[in-house]
Amino acid sequence: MVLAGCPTWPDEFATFYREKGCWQGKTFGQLLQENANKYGNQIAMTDGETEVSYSDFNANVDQLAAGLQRLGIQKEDRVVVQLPNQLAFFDVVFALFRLGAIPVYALPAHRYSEISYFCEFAEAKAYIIPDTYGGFNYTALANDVQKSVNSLEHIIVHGETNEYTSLSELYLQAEFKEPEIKASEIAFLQLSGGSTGLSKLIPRTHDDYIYTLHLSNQICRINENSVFLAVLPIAHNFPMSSPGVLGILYAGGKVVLSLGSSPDKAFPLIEKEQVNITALVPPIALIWLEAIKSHEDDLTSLQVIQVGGAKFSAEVAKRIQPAFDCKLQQVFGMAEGLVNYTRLDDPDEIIVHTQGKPMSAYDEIRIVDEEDTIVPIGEVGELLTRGPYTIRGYYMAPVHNRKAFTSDGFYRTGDLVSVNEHGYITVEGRDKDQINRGGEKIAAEEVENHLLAHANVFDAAIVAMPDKFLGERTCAFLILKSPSEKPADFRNFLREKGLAAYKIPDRVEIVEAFPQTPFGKVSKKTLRQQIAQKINI
Ligand code: OOB
Repeated sequence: MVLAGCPTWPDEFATFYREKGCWQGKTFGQLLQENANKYGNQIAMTDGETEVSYSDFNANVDQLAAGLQRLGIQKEDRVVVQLPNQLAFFDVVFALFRLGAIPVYALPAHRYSEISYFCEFAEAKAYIIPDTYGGFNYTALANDVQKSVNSLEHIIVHGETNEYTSLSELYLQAEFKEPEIKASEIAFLQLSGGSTGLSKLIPRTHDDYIYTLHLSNQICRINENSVFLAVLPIAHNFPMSSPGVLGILYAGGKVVLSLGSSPDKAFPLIEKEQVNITALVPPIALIWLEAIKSHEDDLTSLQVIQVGGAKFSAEVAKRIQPAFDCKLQQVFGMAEGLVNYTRLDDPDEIIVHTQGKPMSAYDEIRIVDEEDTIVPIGEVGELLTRGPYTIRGYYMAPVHNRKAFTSDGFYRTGDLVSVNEHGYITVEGRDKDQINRGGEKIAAEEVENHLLAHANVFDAAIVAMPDKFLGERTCAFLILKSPSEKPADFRNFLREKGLAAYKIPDRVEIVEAFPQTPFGKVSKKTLRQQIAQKINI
């Protein structure tokens, strides 16, 4: 039995993926136990100060599982986890895995609007936060969220707290009753970037996710000697599993956590911990390329820099290998499943100009036109995919699932791509109502709905505008009922509604009317052209 509301693979596919050895039948709880036996005193992770060995990590997880169980957290309970890149993140999620409880991975940037929705929609029993991080008081946020979400029984705080349960007090020297957990069950709920309204929740099984670690590690040549620096928020699928922190823990390597991506934080950690692989989004790669010209740290341990999450321009991609004297690997993936990598021994031409090819021989790819007809090789179309680690549907979203998946189970990525004769994919654009702001995804409709709640907004349309640094930023076009507010007022309005900062439009344009398509819909294409012309990029 899997968690109710989670579509999974039809039996014949599940049998096939098992026969082919994709799904190993192992859970995350078992994986950690095995690695504790195998790698014992080797260092599993560090934040640059505290080091935790594999056996201590395993023991901490058991203790925390005992405390969470005593609190009443049980199999299939959903727990929203909003921790930054801290060691406690792993104790929490692995303790939840051991109990068969389901972490829902929120990002540190999320605020009231997102968190209350995740807690409500997932009917979360607990919400786990840092006390403060990045100058933000998460306890105050939790306070507001708890008032509006009935299911929430526990707020658990990593750090100082008077009113809520302290995470550190949940580590108990006690046995806990380990429930039976099958590898085919849901391990956690990941967030989608979203294109229609609010983020959808993505159910991933132990089997399918551990398979992605296995493949990623082969492709990225991860082993016991690998040292991975996590600078992107580890709740995101890319630094979590491609191969990310979990790939490294799977292989017995060392994870180094950084609370930020800035060169003055990350570069000294690379030198100190002898980091050999890290994962960046394109804007951070740009910052690092600038910083490396004048830095003093020794970065010679770095062997691979991965860049993904948003289109990496070939012009910038070219500069990585010479500047850092290491390999560039492009990663084009999605929390729904499919991950593509350029291979480490691919020719430079491929590494710089493509976003790689699928990691599994069992990934199925279709490139289709608007009628779902397959286009000839090399032509641009929408990427559809199906495979052993691509979900068959979002959590509790039957209506949306009928649109987001074909009747034979292919996920409609909304990405416009071309594929060459060797299977390498180039991302050419997007056919989904989403803005990709340097790797952070914004569903236009979600922000539009918030703006429509403003008493003076008659209509709202959010589009991407080109940006040299982030690739894209957001522009909100508004038609007002009466011309009273200034653009900045609407940004404040959204902030007050508790929307994550990265979703607040970078620019607001007040207009009389929207351009229309021949069918009478708002022409976002024309709006995108208008704003691009106006800002002259
Ligand atoms: C990763 O996952 P998500 O779920 O935040 O976003 C997925 C979407 C893709 O559908 C595509 O639109 C875009 O992000 N994207 C890229 C890209 N990588 C992701 N667009 C162009 N070039 C790339 N290299 O972003 C994600 C998950 C796992 C690994 C890597 C990235």
